[in-house]
Amino acid sequence: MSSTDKFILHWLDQSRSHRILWLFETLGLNYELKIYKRTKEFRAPKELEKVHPLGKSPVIEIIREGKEPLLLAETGHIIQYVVENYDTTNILKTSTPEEKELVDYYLHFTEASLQGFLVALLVGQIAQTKAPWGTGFLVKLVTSGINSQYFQPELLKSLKFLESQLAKKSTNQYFVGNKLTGADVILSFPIIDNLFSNPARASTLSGGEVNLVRDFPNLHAWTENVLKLPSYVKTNEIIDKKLGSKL
Ligand SMILES: N[C@@H](CCC(=O)N[C@@H](CS)C(=O)NCC(=O)O)C(=O)O
Repeated sequence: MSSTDKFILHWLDQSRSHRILWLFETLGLNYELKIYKRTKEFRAPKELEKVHPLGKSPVIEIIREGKEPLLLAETGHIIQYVVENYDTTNILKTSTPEEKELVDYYLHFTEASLQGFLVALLVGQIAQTKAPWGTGFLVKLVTSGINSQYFQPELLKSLKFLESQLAKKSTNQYFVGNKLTGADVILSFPIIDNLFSNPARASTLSGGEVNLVRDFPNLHAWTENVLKLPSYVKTNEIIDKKLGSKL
């Protein structure tokens, strides 16, 4: 790690990569942003496969003097590596081993548990709109059955769990300790981008009975706090300016 290292972020619209842009902004890193637009099928464009074989975003490259560039994928892994190696002034680093362990837990929980239920529900929604002529009713019946049996209760269980984690803290502004950490960064995509930014969709995804603001007041307070953070505001402004539209 050196202060001359440079970063390239391969950023895909409406994706998990937005939080890596927020990470870079928060840490004040020297980065180049490469923007990719989704196809009409809402997939990543093929060019991303030239960067990493899985063709997903986020992917980052770290350009280091005298060494091969380092290619990193997986949001949790990227956050962990970048904070460990480049957060030299402890902006996101925790102050105790217990807090560090909790951040690591959230880095895994978010992608390994929570995001899977959300992706399944979002894909189910898309499936209903893409059903071949005459099969819409059947597709809706099948996806709704699977959702209500499995994905919706699991999503709600995860949200209740996160709500209770915040409720038992002295501050509901951050998930770990009393400051911003990688836990807040990774959770921003499922909680803010997928859910709180679109309450109507969130209600449909969770089976129609959920009112996020009413049922999850601590997650709501946390969301409001993140939305006001200067680094988060700046991150959205950067993209608005580049794309000429809101995400
Ligand atoms: N677990 C990975 C997931 C990466 C991922 O699935 N990214 C999505 C965007 S949210 C993607 O690139 N989708 C485009 C596609 O699969 O075509 C991570 O956390 O980085």
